[in-house]
Amino acid sequence: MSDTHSASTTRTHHRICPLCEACCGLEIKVQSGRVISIRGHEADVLSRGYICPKGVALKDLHEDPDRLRQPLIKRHGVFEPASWEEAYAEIERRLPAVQAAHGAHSVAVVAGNPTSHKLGLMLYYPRLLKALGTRHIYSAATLDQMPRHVVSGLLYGHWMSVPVPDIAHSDWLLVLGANPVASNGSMWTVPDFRGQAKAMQGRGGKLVVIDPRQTETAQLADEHHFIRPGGDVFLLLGLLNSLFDQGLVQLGAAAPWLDGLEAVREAVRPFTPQRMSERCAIPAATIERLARELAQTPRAAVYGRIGTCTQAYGTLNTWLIDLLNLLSGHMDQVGGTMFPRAAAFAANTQGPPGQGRGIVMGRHHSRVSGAPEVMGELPLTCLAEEMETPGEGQVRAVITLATNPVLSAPNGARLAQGFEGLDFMLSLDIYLNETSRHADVILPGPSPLEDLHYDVPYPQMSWRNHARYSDPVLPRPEGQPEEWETLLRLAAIVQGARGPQDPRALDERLFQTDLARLPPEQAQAVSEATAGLHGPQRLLAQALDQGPYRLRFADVQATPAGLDLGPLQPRLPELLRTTTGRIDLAPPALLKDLERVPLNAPAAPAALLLIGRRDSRSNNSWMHNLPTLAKGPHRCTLLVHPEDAQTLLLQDGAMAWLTADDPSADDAADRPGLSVQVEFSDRMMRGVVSLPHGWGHDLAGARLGLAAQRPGVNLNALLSDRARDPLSGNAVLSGVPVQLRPAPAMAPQAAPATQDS
Ligand SMILES: Nc1nc2c(c(=O)[nH]1)N[C@H]1C(S)=C(S)[C@@H](COP(=O)(O)OP(=O)(O)OC[C@H]3O[C@@H](n4cnc5c(=O)[nH]c(N)nc54)[C@H](O)[C@@H]3O)O[C@H]1N2
Ligand SMILES: Nc1nc2c(c(=O)[nH]1)N[C@H]1C(S)=C(S)[C@@H](COP(=O)(O)OP(=O)(O)OC[C@H]3O[C@@H](n4cnc5c(=O)[nH]c(N)nc54)[C@H](O)[C@@H]3O)O[C@H]1N2
Ligand code: SF4
Ligand SMILES: [Mo]
Repeated sequence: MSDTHSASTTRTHHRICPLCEACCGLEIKVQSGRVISIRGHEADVLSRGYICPKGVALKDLHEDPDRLRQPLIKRHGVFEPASWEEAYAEIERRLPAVQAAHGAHSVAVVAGNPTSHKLGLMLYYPRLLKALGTRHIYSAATLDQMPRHVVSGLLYGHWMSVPVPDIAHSDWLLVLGANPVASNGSMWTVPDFRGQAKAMQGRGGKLVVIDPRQTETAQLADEHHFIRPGGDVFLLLGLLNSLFDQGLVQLGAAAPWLDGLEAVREAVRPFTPQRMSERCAIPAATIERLARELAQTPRAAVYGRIGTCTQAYGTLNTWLIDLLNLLSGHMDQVGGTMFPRAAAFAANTQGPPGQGRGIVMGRHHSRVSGAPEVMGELPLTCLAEEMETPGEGQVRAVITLATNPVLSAPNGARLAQGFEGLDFMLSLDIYLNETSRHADVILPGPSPLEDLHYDVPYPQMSWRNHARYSDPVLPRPEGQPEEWETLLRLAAIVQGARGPQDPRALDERLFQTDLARLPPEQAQAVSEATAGLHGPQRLLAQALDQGPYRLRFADVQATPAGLDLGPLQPRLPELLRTTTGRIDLAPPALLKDLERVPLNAPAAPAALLLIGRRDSRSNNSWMHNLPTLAKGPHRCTLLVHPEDAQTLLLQDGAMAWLTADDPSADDAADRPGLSVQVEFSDRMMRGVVSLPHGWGHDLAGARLGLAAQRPGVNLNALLSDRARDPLSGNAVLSGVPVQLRPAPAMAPQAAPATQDS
């Protein structure tokens, strides 16, 4: 260490970054209670020293003067700082009354992306849901990856059985609709994707990227093909058809457990590469060649992500991607696509191996649109209408949990209006932002550096098996509860408790109740494994003890660089939790959904199509207030191909007026348009423009001083909340038809007020 003379005051901590799915191990140096440096932890078994600029910005986040450190209560329209007990008293006064008057289903809960990165939120959020007993459960999953969960459920029997490329051993990787160089991977925990891809190329492997933009990942690739946004279903059907047509189908080691091959063959028969080519804008010969390369490379994998999920055919795309892996003999094979074996919390390591209860969808439906429940949730794009539409089950109160849907969900203005009309709104959030400004009470969590950490979902999708835990780096300020404590207090309030409660006692009661349900021998084992612990640590110790490696929490805690549990290993059939113990390649629901795909090619769309984009210095809607990330060129620009720009009479750097091209939609008036800054980019596909989401920090009432200086515009102010993938309920966020014209000297009448309600 370089700081020998100050070693007495400099402490080095190892901490998992809680900001994105790469889950990098960080090395954080602290001197006299202040962070003095953050860098990648070289010895970390998962990330091996990798870090991105956001990890470094944890210091800024910790020190951000706008980050809330105290509850806020809105009185007469103005937020006032309050003590925790005052905040709970206000919630006691207002939240139970809503359920008493209008029933359990009158309260909605919306959970956001950071929930999945926080052990306390992840493990205790279900306690709040149980106490509430509401069907109005929403999350960012239906803006993101619900198709992935549905397909995992239907094929392998559990929502979280997600196959990931075994990149450490692959020689050929096809990536569709993902940009892991910027996003650092999703539904696939793969810190330093660039390094892994380069290593693959170094051993003669090949990376192929399919994306309407020549992204940072595409620039790294050996081959990149533009695809017409929304065209993946045609490409994937063409690839599958070609596998059959060229006699390339091989089932590999998964063969003994596969059903439905003939049904798939029949279903994809009409979708020849020749027919599909025009609709995805990829030549038939290329489709046929890619099918051959996939089938003929012994170690090959296909990976698709948000670009393939946030489409009207999101679930079909995800199914077809899995079929490509399965029918080219690469599923569950070293160097192919494999199922991680997580040390804790993975349902596919629990219970009898090889068979299970499968999944059920549609146990109830949303009141207004009739959208089916999936994984216990309703589509987030249904929330606005559920707040607006009177009747039994109308949403009258909302609890948001680490989410900012006014910016992150389609038609944010409609949501904002809905929030304003509620009887009560509570936000658990660390900022007063575009969404929490509508709340009556805001309860802040601690800074990430004051929080312990263990990733619940991500080891279930990691490139290598491992177990890592981090203790808090800094002490919590006096009075600041952990978020699991807050959730237990809220659950108790909903269940009728009044006045101060001890969260530890509440936790103890719940834990003992759960323990009593276990067989005596197991209960005894759990008691021993968790002795002396409480809260999330205790649940983690239990899960590690009951997990496939039977790990002791103390051992994991004592190894901040992580326990390396080895490379991915084949897991069929042990992994399966389907009722049959087999994989149905052609589940009826998916065959039925395939009927939506028109066989005859429509003419290429006349309209311009809008897609999103991610930048390594941004994270969805909420890190634009941090100085190290905010500096540099403005990132909220509309990328336009120079030739399209010429046709449209647009200048580089000038402002343009962007509108949705769905004039017949009855909600079009809600989404008048955006004044965007044009940036020329010859990396765009012709006819496609790109705008990032998560911007638009100029809404009145938010407290994000730095972000407001360069607010950008809210892409989701333009998108309709009517467009969904019917099976999964996932929102359509990509490939949306738009119109673009030079901004008039005077902005149109509606222009300045586009985003607010
Ligand atoms: N058009 C378009 N829209 C998109 C996407 C897209 O690609 N295009 N992507 C979608 C995707 S993939 C996702 S996941 C969603 C994300 O959308 P959301 O789930 O709404 O998540 P964020 O925008 O990241 O907002 C996170 C919120 O959590 C708060 N927060 C941060 N840390 C903590 C914490 O420790 N505790 C608490 N209580 N609060 C915290 C932040 O202040 C912020 O308000 O956006 C979606 N929206
Ligand atoms: N820096 C940063 N990292 C992040 C986030 C962030 O906001 N910033 N968000 C995090 C979250 S919540 C998530 S879910 C992940 C997402 O991680 P990724 O899935 O890698 O997300 P994107 O970078 O948006 O990549 C999606 C790609 O799909 C392309 N695309 C758009 N439409 C289509 C289409 O119709 N077909 C095809 N084939 N491609 C299309 C886009 O051009 C884009 O390159 O990133 C996470 N990591
Ligand atoms: S890639 Fe960046 S934001 Fe994501 S976990 Fe690693 S350091 Fe954190
Ligand atoms: Mo996401």
